[in-house]
Amino acid sequence: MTTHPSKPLWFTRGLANTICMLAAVGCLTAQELENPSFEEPGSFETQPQGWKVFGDHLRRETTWHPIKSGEALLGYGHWRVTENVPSGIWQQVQGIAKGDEIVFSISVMADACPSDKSPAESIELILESTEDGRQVTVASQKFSVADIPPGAEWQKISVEGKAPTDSLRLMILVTPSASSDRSAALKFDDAELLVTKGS
Ligand SMILES: [Ca+2]
Repeated sequence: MTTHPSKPLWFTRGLANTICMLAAVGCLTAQELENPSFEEPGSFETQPQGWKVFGDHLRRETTWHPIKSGEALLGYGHWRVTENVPSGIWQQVQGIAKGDEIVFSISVMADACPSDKSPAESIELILESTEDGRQVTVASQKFSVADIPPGAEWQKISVEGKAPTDSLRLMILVTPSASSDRSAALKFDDAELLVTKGS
């Protein structure tokens, strides 16, 4: 371990004080999401409890492999999609306060796409809040599926933002290829929410 004998004591104390001050203002916590690993089925097997799903072929799957953890994942059957319409899934999060710093992430795996077929277009992670009764986008991060290395490696993708009100909705939006030669599934598992409490 490298030591820094020339470093003045005030520096060390100052750093410690800064950390304490940060701790007093904001505390990073892993917020509990409902069913983050998609293990629990909802009203039917392919619908994960705690999440709202819209669009086609975004489902809780227990027979797809590899699964990152547990015995279920969220699968996007891109090859089954017949219309150029996005699919999505969202969860309303409890316990968020205005000013909280949010990091929402999830692991994704893209199947290899045959050269004569088209992979899905994009995955977008979105933070939404309710303002004056309307859903507004707080932050979003879009990932091109073509940029995700295909194969058996899980990639963690994330979006960051600050909650403008006490409400927070996390959303994953998947857009299929515009052409009809769609192929290659997407897998999602282990959603995660980190919250740094504001003042
Ligand atoms: Ca899982």
